[in-house]
Amino acid sequence: MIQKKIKNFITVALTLSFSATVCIAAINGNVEKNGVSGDYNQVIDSKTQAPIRSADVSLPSKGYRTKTDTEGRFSLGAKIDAPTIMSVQKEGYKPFSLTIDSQSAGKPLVIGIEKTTPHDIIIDKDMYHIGDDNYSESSANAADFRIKAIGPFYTKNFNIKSLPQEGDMYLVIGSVIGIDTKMARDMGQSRVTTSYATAPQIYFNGNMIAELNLNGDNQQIKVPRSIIRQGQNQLTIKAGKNLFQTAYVDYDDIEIINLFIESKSKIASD
Ligand SMILES: [Ca+2]
Repeated sequence: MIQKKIKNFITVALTLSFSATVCIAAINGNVEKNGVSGDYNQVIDSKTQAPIRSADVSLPSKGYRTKTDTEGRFSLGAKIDAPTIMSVQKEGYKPFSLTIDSQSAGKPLVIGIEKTTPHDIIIDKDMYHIGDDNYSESSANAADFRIKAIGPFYTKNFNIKSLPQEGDMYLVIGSVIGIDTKMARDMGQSRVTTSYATAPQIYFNGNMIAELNLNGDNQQIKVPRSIIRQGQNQLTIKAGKNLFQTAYVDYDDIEIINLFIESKSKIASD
């Protein structure tokens, strides 16, 4: 049997430019087209390549949810017409998400997910819509806003039982869509031409650690060790504001999923 494989990595991250404070790392998931075994999507272990059964695959904004079969295969039973966040969750693995569009959803997706390590701190695996539910149809990914807004900010208290002895700590944001900053507009991520918004701001224990200027997957933000506590910590994400609406405050509506903390030594060993 001739097995011909065309393999290419999703270049979502590569098409984004780096903002001053946010480093966008290469994405774990890769797209693989298998011309022999047929066209199907699959979830595998990124290290062993073994298929992962009973993983939860969902498109939260479309209310679509399925599980992988014994061969790790799944299908997306929803029409993808605009960038949409896909989530993959499996006990013992890091929560994974990927922004897919009609083009990437049209090809078989092979998603490699990684086992969690003792130092991974998962803050939240759910999807949130931050903003006020008032947005332009031409906003970056406005078509996907099906989840009701939680308000202009997200905040969560979480516990860190033991801090790693050394290494840099990074807050990882699995996926974010809907950011309508000038940079996002200039990069072609937003079709809003008449206005733009300030960037959403990320606060860790009350300190602003980053502004998110671009949409994308797997954005990593360094968290200074000096502001991380053993015990209770707090993460807050504030929506940006439309700079061209003066009659009232119009928050820039975004959707965000998968918030966790990794240590640099772990990233380097991958
Ligand atoms: Ca708004």
